[in-house]
Amino acid sequence: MKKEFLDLGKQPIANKFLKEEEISDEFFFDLKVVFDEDTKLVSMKDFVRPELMFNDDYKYNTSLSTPMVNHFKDTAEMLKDRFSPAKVLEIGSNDGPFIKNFDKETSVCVEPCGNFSLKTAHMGYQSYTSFWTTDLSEKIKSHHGEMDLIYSANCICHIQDLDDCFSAVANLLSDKGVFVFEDPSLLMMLERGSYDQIYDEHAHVFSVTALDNLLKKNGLVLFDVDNLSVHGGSNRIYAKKPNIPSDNTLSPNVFENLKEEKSFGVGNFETYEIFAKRVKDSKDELLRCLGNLRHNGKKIISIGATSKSTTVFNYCGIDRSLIDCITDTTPDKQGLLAPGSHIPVVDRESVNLNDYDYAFLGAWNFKEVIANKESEFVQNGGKFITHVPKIIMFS
Ligand code: JHZ
Repeated sequence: MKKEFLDLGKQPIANKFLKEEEISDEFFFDLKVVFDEDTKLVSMKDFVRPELMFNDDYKYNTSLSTPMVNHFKDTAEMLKDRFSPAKVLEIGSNDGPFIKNFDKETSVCVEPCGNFSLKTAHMGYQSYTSFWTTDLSEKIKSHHGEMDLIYSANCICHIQDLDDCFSAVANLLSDKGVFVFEDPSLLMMLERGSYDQIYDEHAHVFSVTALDNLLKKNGLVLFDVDNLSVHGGSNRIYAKKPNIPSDNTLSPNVFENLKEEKSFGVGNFETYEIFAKRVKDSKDELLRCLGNLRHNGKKIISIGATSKSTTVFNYCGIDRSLIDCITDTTPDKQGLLAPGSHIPVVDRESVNLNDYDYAFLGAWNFKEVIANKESEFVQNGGKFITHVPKIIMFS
């Protein structure tokens, strides 16, 4: 019942920044996207082997993003106030910006990237360098007992086998425990045309509709949803065990989200065909825009070497002939080449933005933050380019 609607071409590992000498061995895969008529889940057609993406060389370092660090602090405080969990587990803890707000003695981290699980271990948290599986949930249960809060941000959508993922959560959750996770929203992606939410790591892009179906199937019930602005529009999902009397009654937010998704057509294949046409048009227009600027002798830089920009550059065939370099604040990405496009990634401090006429926003989700930081570029006549929700140049 899975129907293909989008082909984003040959793509590399989105966070595998590389050296010049690694180019000849670079791994590429076919990025095709399918809609499951039964569960309404949107997923990649063929998944990439997890070890190729999530390993000790993983470059996305959450703590280097101040807006995300603040987001996780606020989220932790809210969850403490609302649920008062005695024991907490985080799946995909990265370098710890969420878990650091909880007691070391009563919190456990799970993270497959050894470079990051080592960091939370050094911070004093019990850290498992592992993918999230039923076997691991059994192991954690026998060592630490059941958990009152299982939290995960931008990680559940990375997990290819969702049945195993959710049943592993149900296995470890205490009777009155809550499972809270946030990931990019499918509705937001469809509304904004942000096809770059799809890359190797994002095995799925979640609608509330699909999650409602999948959680139920695996012994959990959805009881609340928060719509968030982070990462270009995300949903925070709250789930619990069924038939357990608790204070967590069904929120009207669940019905509202399901209703909104239904009226947008999230459950209909035609919606995805329309989206695919919009993606193709976006590519044509972006290439036309950058090509014209280059033809007129303009210099273009990109800001934010994001996973999202890996999809855009490789799908559109954008390389050094159009964009000179990408600035990124992550030291581990600097001095390397962007996956597939091989555009050099440089430290923001090493370039004078005023040497460029246009700056493409690879990190369009931080548009306001970047525009504020780079006000001098605009004062000197520089313009930003974004492709979300459509190709526009602005200052
Ligand atoms: P950002 C990540 O995707 C990866 P990415 C991951 N797989 C995931 O699921 C999603 O998040 C949700 C830089 N930057 O957060 C820092 C600047 O250079 O949009 C980052 O490298 N200047 C876990 O990679 C990148 O941009 C700035 O002023 O698409 C932002 O990456 C700012 C604010 C950021 O996620």
